[in-house]
Parts: sequence; structure tokens; C-alpha cells
Amino acid sequence: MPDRSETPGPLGVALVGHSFMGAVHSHAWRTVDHVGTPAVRTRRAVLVGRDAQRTAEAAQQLGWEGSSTDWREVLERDDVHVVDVCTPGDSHAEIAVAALRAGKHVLCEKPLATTVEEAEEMAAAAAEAARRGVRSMVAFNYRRVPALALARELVAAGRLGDVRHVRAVYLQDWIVDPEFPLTWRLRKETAGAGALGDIGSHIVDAAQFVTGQVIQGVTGVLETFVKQRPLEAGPAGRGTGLGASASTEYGEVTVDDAAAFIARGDGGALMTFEATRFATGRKNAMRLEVNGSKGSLAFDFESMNELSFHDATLPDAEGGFRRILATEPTHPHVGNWWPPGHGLGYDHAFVHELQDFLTAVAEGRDPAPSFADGLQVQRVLAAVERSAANGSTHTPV
Ligand code: 4PW
Repeated sequence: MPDRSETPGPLGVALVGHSFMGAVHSHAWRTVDHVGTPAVRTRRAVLVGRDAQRTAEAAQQLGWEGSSTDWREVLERDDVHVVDVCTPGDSHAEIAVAALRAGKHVLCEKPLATTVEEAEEMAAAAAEAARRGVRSMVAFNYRRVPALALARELVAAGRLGDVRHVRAVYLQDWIVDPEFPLTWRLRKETAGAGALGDIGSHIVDAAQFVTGQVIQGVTGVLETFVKQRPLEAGPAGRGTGLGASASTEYGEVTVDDAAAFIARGDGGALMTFEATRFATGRKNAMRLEVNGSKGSLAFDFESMNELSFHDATLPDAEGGFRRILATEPTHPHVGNWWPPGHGLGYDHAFVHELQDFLTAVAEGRDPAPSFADGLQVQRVLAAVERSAANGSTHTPV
């Protein structure tokens, strides 16, 4: 049994938002204290939402001590040390900056903000807070999928040689139905961007995380296939994921449904990206292929426990992609879980994210990815938008 008596804490956590991401993060906060030896113990102090009754019900169901409809009041509480921001993008900056200024460590959902300006303000607040020992992290959860973290380790160890190509796609199909309602993810004012921001941000982060290369310039196209949708009739219930109910009135879709862009990394890699919510049959196909001078890697989140690896240094007769089952205790993040072959799921990556965040807090260092990393991704997204608006001209980041 781990010796918890030596771990400091507990740190009081306030979670803002309780629909899909709020529920996923709640699950991770409930679990993180019970996996391995936590760097610091936590208590789920308060869940924050807009509607008092719904938030109180959610707090009870998701395992929070209390609930509130006023995040500013929560920031004044001495027993709250961490603020986890799971709201739509348009409130990230205001909540995160205020929380950092109030001395709270902040975990913020991705994409970091709805605009580069907001992300700049957040990164500046994070840098200032770090000087006071206050930590922050942006929640690019796929970095903590063991197979993707292993991909990064293999690239860093030189097993791929010089990286020449990255082929990244994120394919979903949850808004193919033109009667799917106009939820916040389909409005520019709340989400900032559509597929580009919501899922394109993940593959930009994953490509840079795995290869260690930073994107320098982009050329992109954006498309909105369904331009009008029914307004949302009511809030999505927990457990419905991205779903919602539709009213009889219609409104304009103000973000992209799909994005495609090419990019060049600072280490010379050519990168292609495609993010869409219109790939029928693809539910959460976040895929990455990397080709290097000594080998290649391929990952697909729909088979998230596997990483395919081709070792080009082997004789031709022995080459070809082989499947690594990323469930060994020696693989990143796996050690505290189940025996080899007993795979992990979507939710585990969020637990790993909290473990890394809390370890950094306990050790007094900045966790990654930082708000500065989130800002850099935001700049890539903005460059894709500028490129698309200017007839797909090459656009520096
Ligand atoms: O972050 C992403 C979301 O906003 C997720 O990983 C998948 O796509 C699920 O919902 C959206």
C-alpha cells in the first residue's frame, strides 16, 4: 500500500463547468488520489455552474462537497487552491486570469482561448503567477495516452532518425445531421473556431509533442458544410457527451465544420492536418503517422492502446509495421494500472494529466503543456484562419 502519510495536502479543488468535460474531469479528480502514490492529496471542494439547481445536482452526482454559481466568490475561499476550467472557450481567459491573480493553480481546457489576444493575456498572467509559485497547465489530454507518449519517447531516442513527414487527422461525425442543434461548439463567439479549434488544436499539439518540432508556417482551407442549424432547445444532459436537443428556430453556424492545412516544422518536417466533424463513420479517429529516415510510427485513438512501429534499419525481409501494445508497466503512465494487456481508456488520460499537474505543483515547477504552449497552438490556429481567408496563401505563425 502506498504511504499517503507523507503526501502533503489536501489541496481544495474548484471545478468550473459540469457538462461533458466537467464530468470527465470530475471522474479524474475522484480517481487521482487512489492511483499509485499521489504527489499531493486533493479534495473536491466545490463545483461551479450557472444554474443553482442543476449545479447542485451535478455536484452530488459527480462527487463534489458543494456547489456554487459564483466563481468569483469561490476564488476568495482559502480552502480552494486549484481551479479547473471546463467551461466553453469564451470564459477561459476571464476565469483563468482571475484565478491566477488570486493565487490559485489553474488547469484549463483546450483550446486555451477563443483568440490569440486572450491567449496572450493568459500566458502573461501564467508567467507572472509562476514567479509567485502559482502553476498552470492547458489540458491537451491526448499527450497522456500511453501510446502517444511512447511515440514521443521513440522519436526523442532517435529511433525514427530525421523526421520528414507528419500526417495528422482528427475525424469525427457527430454533426453530420443538419438538424443537429447549434451548440456552443458551433458558434464563433463561444468556441472561437469549429473543428479547427476543438479538434485541430489536439493534432497540432500532438504533432509538435511527438516530434519536438514547432510549426513555422501554414497554408489552409476551411469549410462550413451546414450553414444554418436549429437553435439549442435546452442544455445537454450529462452522459449525452456532445449531444443536445433542438428547437424549431434556426441560426447561423459561424465556425468551420472542417479544416485542412499543411505546415512545416522547424526541424524540417512536412506536416499535413485534417480536422473534421463530417467524416461519416469516424467517431473519434485522432490519428498520427510520423515517417523518419530510420522508421515510422502510426497511432489511431480508436485503437488507443496500440502504437504501430516500422523499424527501417531492419533487413527488408524483417521490416513492416508491427503493433506495440502500449500496456507494459514500463510504458509511460501505465505503471500504476492493470497487468499488461488490460488496456486503458479515454478517461485514464485525464487521470494521468492530473497526476502530472499535481506532481509539478508539489515539486514547485511548471507543468507542461504550459499556457505559453497553449498560446503557440492558438497562433497556429489563427494562422490557418488567416491563410484560408486570404485564398490559402502561405502564412507564417
Ligand atoms: O477535446 C475534444 C472535444 O472538445 C475531445 O477529445 C473530443 O472532441 C470529444 O469532444 C470534443
